[in-house]
Amino acid sequence: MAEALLIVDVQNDFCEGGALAVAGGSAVVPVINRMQADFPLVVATQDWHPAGHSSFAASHAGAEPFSTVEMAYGTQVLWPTHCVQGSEGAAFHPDLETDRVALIVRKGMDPAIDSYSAFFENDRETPTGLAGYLRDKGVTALSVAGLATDFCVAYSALDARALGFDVTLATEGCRAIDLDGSLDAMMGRMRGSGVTVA
Ligand code: VGL
Ligand code: ZN
Repeated sequence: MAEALLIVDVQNDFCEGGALAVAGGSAVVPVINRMQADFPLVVATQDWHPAGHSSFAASHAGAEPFSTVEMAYGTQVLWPTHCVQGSEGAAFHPDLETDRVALIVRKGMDPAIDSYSAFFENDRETPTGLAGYLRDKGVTALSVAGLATDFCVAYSALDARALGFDVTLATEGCRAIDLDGSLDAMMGRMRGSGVTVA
């Protein structure tokens, strides 16, 4: 088993009508459903925050969504309240095919640390365990798709490269938030790290 598909955060809150809707978010669903047949292993992440998470603007007095704050681990964007554990917004998009998803990694569960990447929390050192799982399964190459291109998808792709996986970004299966040029910036970082942009 050499190549796996990593589906990132295809959840209601990142799709149209959701709390942190990404433009065209639900358009990734049919693309990702079709892609799954091409991979012997499919894994997925789910953004899964406790209520009152430190990445929520509402948890910081007077803070506006999409402003930034300095956390112990660095600069953190403050988001609208989204993907609260067990909420409808945190559920996968209802049309996302999940029968072949072998592992679901839930992330952002520590109240004090956000987690964009499927591999490490935003302190850049606390692992999720996904790297070990993929290595145990003999995976050497990953295709990454989902939401959002410039946050959770990009950080997952960059970490996968840093961990030694071959990485392809399946752009058709991704949509971006694009906050202050973040899409261009993260596309540049992904290309620079050797991510193949398909
Ligand atoms: C994400 C912001 C906050 C993402 C998750 O999935 O890209 N973005 N939480
Ligand atoms: Zn989040």
